[in-house]
Amino acid sequence: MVVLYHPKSTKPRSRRFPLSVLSLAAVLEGREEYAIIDGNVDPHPLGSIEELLRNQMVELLAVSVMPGPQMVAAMETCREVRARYPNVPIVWGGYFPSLYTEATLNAPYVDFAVRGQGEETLVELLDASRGKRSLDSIAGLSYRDGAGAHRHGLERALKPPDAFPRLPFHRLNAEKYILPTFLGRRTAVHQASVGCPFRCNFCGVISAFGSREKMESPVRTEAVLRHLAGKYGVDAIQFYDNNFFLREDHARELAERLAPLNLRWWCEARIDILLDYSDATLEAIRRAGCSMIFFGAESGSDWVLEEMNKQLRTDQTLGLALRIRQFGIVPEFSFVIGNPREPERDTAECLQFIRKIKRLNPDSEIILQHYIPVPQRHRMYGDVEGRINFPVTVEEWATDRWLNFTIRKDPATPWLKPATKKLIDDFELVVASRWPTLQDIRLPAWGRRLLQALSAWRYRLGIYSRPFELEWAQRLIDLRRPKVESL
Ligand code: B12
Ligand code: SF4
Repeated sequence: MVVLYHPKSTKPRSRRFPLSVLSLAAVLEGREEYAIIDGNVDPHPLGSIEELLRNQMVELLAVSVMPGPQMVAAMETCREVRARYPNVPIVWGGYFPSLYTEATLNAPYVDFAVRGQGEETLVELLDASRGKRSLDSIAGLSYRDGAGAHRHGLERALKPPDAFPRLPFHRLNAEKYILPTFLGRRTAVHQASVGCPFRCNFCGVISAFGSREKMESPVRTEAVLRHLAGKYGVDAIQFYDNNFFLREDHARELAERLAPLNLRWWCEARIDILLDYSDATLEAIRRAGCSMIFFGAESGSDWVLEEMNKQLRTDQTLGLALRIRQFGIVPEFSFVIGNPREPERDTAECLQFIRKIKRLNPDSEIILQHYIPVPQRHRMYGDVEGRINFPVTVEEWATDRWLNFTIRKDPATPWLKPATKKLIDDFELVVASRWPTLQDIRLPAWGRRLLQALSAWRYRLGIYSRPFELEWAQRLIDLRRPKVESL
């Protein structure tokens, strides 16, 4: 038996289908005995894994690991499993081992690290463990050899979703995963493409999947969503694609196929790509149920965008903010602030730029993140970033200092002065209070009005510092929010 383990990564109300382990399950279904343990649902995943280890012949513990708190949960569980069941091989796959392969292999409780797309690598690893092939012949696999040296197989070529069987949703209790959001009462998730063909040099996706994107055929996307709607009553979808729209003809066909399903959906896309689409296509996308699109605007300065290799200009972001209004699609613009060379100038320009966006399209949602370099590609600013020594062990990645870095809460980068960080955080609070996000469905109407009233003068006058009253209001609202029962 193979145990597929998805460590806890989020709070119950944000829980979604764990697509990583479901994708692996899809290739095992009907061929191998397997069980899925999801820490987002199971309050005692270690106990459940141990029960399987005691009662079944477990050949492999396969763990999906995203950088951040999920990695900490993976570390804690695997350490215990290794101590109590030292003969059970453990493989980590997902973004953490893809980006931080050496740190992963330095952990004594991890035997194999899978980089990038995992379906075929997992099947081949099972073959190798049964003596049917050698480890060094497996693309996408890294491992420690008998002498403890790290070995890395070739890169695995990316395959499109249609190359693999559809996800076995029936192997999970779907009711735990289909939850209310601003999009609908019963929201599910789907990923209709893998990878991304761009090369923004702060982004982890290219390090994990290379600069390629493979799209699912619109026929299959329609079939999956029809199944989710028909069998599980799903009325809303969050698409997890890194880059949902690529070719206009594909987008048009997909929109036409999705429209009859009456779903409301959210996805991530590139500003320049959508800006090039015709009005008719944007209209079709809206008719198909698209309600909000997340865009990586990243910066309010062309010089920073150029350094990021974003292949985008700020006038395109402004153009899109204005144009998308007429189609009734809410744009969500994400910014990554804190250019290592000139963090103060970058921050000042970015805040001014966001104010411009809000003037053009007040409905725009704004997400601010502190810029962090991504290891393996962190040479973006040469010497400046060379001042960061990334952890070489899983344990160090699990410390508060590196967790705060990973989740971009407090990057503690040497170039970001505390005052600049504070300005970014205070501005974020003022903007989020002036225009509370549509996505917070538990924000009561009185709370929305309170935040708007308290923040209006600050935003108008551009006074962001010491927003104590907004912090107080946030705390008050949190205390009085309607509680969601434990799901
Ligand atoms: C959904 C999601 C989340 C959800 C997770 C919900 C859930 N189900 O648990 C939430 C909102 C919680 C989340 C949070 C975060 N996320 Co997130 N998230 C994603 C997102 C959008 C989709 C992931 C997904 O399900 N993909 C679909 C599956 C099929 O793909 P996959 O996970 O890559 O799995 C494949 C391979 O990786 C591999 N694989 C995966 N696991 C395993 C295991 C084994 C054993 C094997 C063999 C193979 C294997 O095989 C799979 C099939 O090919 C990705 C972006 C993306 N599109 O990938 C970002 C992404 C993974 N997240 C990211 C980040 C940074 C975070 C946060 C740190 C953000 C933050 N500021 O806090 C947090 C930390 C989470 C945590 N607690 O540790 C980054 C990671 C890269 C990086 N820069 O470090 C990404 C890539 C976003 C980005 N573009 O930067 N996230
Ligand atoms: S377009 Fe988005 S997903 Fe693609 S490389 Fe750039 S930041 Fe990453």
